[in-house]
Amino acid sequence: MKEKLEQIYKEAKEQIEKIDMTQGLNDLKVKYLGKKGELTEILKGMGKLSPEERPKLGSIVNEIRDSIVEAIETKEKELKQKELNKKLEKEKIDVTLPATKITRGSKHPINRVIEEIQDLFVSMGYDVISGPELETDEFCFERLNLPKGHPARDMQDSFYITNEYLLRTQTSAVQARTMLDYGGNKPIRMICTGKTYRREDDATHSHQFNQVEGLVIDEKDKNVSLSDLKGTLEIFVRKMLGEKTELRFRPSYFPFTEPSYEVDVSCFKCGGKGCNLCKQTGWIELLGAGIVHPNVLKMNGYDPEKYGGFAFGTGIDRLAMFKYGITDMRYLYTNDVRFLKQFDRFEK
Ligand code: FA5
Repeated sequence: MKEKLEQIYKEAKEQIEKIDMTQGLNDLKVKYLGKKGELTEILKGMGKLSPEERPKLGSIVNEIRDSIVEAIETKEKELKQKELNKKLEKEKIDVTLPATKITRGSKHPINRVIEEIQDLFVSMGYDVISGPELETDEFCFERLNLPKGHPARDMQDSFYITNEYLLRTQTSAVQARTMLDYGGNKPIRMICTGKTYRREDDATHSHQFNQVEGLVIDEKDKNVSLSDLKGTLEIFVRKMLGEKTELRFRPSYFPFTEPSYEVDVSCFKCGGKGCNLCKQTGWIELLGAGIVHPNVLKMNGYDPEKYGGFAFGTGIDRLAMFKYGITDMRYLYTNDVRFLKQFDRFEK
């Protein structure tokens, strides 16, 4: 039996030596050490031996088993190292290759303009306020001096959800909300930026667009006048579009301001000569503004005898068109990466 065991050990060692792949080594493990392996078979037959012979043979079998395990483990390490060396040889890294480009998103032009407007007005002491996009008829129209059936409601083609709720057509709705929140006895200096909705669609009109509303209210003796409004709008437009931008103040009509104005900016596409974008006029309308109507003050808790001020509302998308020379507003909403990527260069 002892000779047989020595023979097994010799054979195992020779075979382990010759192996040059880990898979082959696994087969040898099964052959010698597995449940049906040669050593296990011998151990099973030990029952037939005398009680004196059993421990002797047991210890020889264990010794041989340990030696085979050790030989296999040594070989395993050797093979693994060899395989790793081979792999490293094949997979050489060329450090001179250009790195994989990591593509980076860029801020949407509308968000850029919104942030710029907010920074500018905050620097002039304004608060930034927000209001709901799903608005009530009361705040969008009635509290702005536009009762039901008023003909000026036709100026804005609205998306009504129910008889009372609609998608707000103008951020002016936040004027009324702010006046009520401030309780009728505090000065207000606020802007509100946000989405607005109308049933319109062409190169300079979208069904969903963004506006910024501005509202300044103070006591009458603080004299928040038309010239303050004009000066504020000139600073606003020139800071956003450049100091040389041409502005035109035109008398207009809004039910919530009296007097009312619209401000046009010279057409960036034709430089004021007249083209299809500006409908041959050389000007494009940018905003509406005026002195807050006494009825609006009264309806929203401010005494028009004691308080007064001005308001304005601008299209942010229109401003982005001027700022970046975009000839069709719809480019702003198609999410075409080729279009959006061009704004990377404006990254601060
Ligand atoms: C208003 O919305 C008034 N609430 C502005 C206002 C506020 C006047 C406070 C007085 C006091 P208007 O409908 O003209 O006004 O719109 C204001 C600006 O929003 C326009 O000058 C234009 O720049 C932009 N605008 C209007 N409709 C659209 C549209 N469909 N798509 C993109 N921009 C638009």
